[in-house]
Amino acid sequence: MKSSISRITVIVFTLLAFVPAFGADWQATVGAQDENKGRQVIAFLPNELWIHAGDSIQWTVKADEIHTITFLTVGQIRPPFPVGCPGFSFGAAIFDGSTCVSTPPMISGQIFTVTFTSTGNFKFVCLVHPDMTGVVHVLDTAAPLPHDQGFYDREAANETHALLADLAQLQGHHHASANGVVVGAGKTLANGGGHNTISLMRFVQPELVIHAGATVEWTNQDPSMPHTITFGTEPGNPIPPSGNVSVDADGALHATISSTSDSVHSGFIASAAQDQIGSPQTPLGTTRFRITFTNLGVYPYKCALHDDLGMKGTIIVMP
Ligand SMILES: [Cu+2]
Repeated sequence: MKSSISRITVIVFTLLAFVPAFGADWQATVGAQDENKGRQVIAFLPNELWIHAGDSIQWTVKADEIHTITFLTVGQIRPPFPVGCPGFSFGAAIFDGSTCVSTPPMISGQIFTVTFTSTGNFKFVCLVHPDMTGVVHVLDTAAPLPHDQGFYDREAANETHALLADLAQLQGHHHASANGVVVGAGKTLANGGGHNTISLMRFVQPELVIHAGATVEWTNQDPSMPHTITFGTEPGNPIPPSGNVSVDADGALHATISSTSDSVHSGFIASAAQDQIGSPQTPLGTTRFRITFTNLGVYPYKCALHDDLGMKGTIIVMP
């Protein structure tokens, strides 16, 4: 009798040893947008959290611009977002710093949970957006934590409100010149956790009336968000320009449209990436695109990357 009780005791203690300690569950959000989706907050909200080893963070995506939640390993070469780590985790993952974890591109309503099993300070990024970063500080379970969930909820709400207000102001300040269209505008900001970006996903003068023979110039004023100017058929690969696009002496791209059935695609119009000490200087960005319209008509166009967010425009050519 005595021996069977002690055997049961051994079994119970053995089982307890293999059941992981239940950590706390934290909540955070990814991205934010206004009601018509034109103003996009490209940020983790909050982007800095202090938790205990064994805790989990559940992220909820709050925007229709795509984002990933990605923990690369220290020094890992940043992969393209369609590639992932390579590969993707779906729904939940465990991260201890030794193996990369990434979601596929996600949109509004999707969630992803990461459980952190080791102490350390871990950077996380969105593979789609270069200036969208954060950090999770994973402390020993005995260490005090500086903030509770209520603090992070308030921080996320306050930052979302402030960044959307900043975007509204940015939108108000951009006045297109005659025959000029601003192709999105934005700002990169920093805080203690990393970088945030705000991006206006709109052609600032979406309907422009010109005379036949005039040239329209589109300019991207966002620090890192690429856009396209696409008339007619959208190409399979949005990165290069269509074959009927040439390069002006000042580096701007240029095409001619003579019929409403013409297809012209700018390719990515984007600011250059930032230079970094120790790395080769980055090439100039292609920030300007021009089209000369030779004939009368109504010419609808869109950004092939962000038309689902409502990024569309029209050129009306009058005599
Ligand atoms: Cu766009």
